[in-house]
Amino acid sequence: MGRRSLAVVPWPDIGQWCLELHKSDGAAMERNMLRQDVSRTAVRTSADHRVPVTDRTPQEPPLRVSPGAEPAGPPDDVLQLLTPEGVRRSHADLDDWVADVGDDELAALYEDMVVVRRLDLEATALQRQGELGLWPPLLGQEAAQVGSARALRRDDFVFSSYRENAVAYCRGVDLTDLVRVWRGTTASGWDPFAVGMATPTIIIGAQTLHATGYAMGCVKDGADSVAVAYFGDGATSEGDVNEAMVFAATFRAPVVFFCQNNQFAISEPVGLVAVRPLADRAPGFGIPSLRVDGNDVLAVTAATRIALDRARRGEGPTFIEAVTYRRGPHTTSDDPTRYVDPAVAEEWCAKDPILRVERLLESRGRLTAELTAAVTEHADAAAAEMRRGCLGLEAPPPLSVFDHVYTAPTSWLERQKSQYAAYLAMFEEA
Ligand SMILES: Cc1ncc(C[n+]2csc(CCOP(=O)(O)OP(=O)(O)O)c2C)c(N)n1
Repeated sequence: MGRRSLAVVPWPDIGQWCLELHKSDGAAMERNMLRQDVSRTAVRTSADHRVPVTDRTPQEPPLRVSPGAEPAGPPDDVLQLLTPEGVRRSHADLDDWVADVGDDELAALYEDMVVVRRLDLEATALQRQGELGLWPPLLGQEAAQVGSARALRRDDFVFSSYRENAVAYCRGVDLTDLVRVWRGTTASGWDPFAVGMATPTIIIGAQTLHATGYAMGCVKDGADSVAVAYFGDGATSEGDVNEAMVFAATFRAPVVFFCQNNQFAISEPVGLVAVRPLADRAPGFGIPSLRVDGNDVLAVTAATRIALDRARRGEGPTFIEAVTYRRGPHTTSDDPTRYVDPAVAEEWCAKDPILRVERLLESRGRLTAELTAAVTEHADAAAAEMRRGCLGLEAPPPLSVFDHVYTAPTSWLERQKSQYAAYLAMFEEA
């Protein structure tokens, strides 16, 4: 794949600047990126396209507050290669980045997405059957997760939140390990170093700091590995995420900020916290951003490759906003019917990430009976393996919950432990 430099160019419609690819003028881009004078100029700076902040303010769109505020079609600023109808669109700046994704590779991405959807549904069923305490479904976000995760190298490192189970699958996390924590049999799911992915962070946004720190370490090690932080739209309002972006920008850390804008932070619609696209925020930190159709596995792959390539070449962080939709509840404890507009949900069903790849494969004569049978068989086998593994997990001794709170026990903890032991003993006596 040819290497291309990047520059900031105007973002149509909203007068902002989005990151695009340019075959030349990498040095100018670098100057623009590094010498931003935010006191005088717009957040997305380009030597040719400077707009005083005061000029832009009156054009700000009104606060978007309706749930799932994204319109039915892709907004003009959302990069797309594959339409919901399964039509492959050409994009001069993206096509090269997925030139190696032929029909076989597309079928492999399709298989991944079908398998992770099946795993996700199986885990949801396990929770409903009382076998898991909780599960955070990813239904609808398969393309965002598979497309980005499959773009990574083995030596890259992922820092995620709780919903990135498709990313974990792509990293090679054992299927039983996916559900271990949610069954409550362990405090931590897997060995991060075996798969290049830290165990999920429940503290919203905190993993972005871990990713940035790790990326700074990669530079010190002289490695060209990249750290990828996955987080949601709600997380962008957390201080941690903003602090991570400050550090990443100033230290030019090789980190990709991958934001899955699934339209909701639990029940709060993204419009409540974002008066502009989330991707607009990053340039204010000196980080170029891409806004991509998160239900388009090809566009997500291209965007992630662009970001990874920048990071490996020492150009620092990139922010990707993958515009998608959470089709299920926030977790199995949530009831989205209380806040989701069914009409909007219906619109997003039509933009299903798997269906559009199916349609493309079909139009190319590749959606054969053999392929669908093999994919279904794989998905069912994976689900059965995860279920078997889940049911085979043994509950640890109750008092082991105190084991790893601190490296060495404290008197305070010992006291709690003995109180809990006395409490448990009451049941034995009874
Ligand atoms: C620091 C912190 N504050 C609040 C919470 C409670 N909480 C759990 S999930 C969530 C919403 C996160 O939404 P988003 O970042 O959009 O990710 P999504 O769940 O949609 O994937 C919140 C506020 C938390 N876990 N951590």
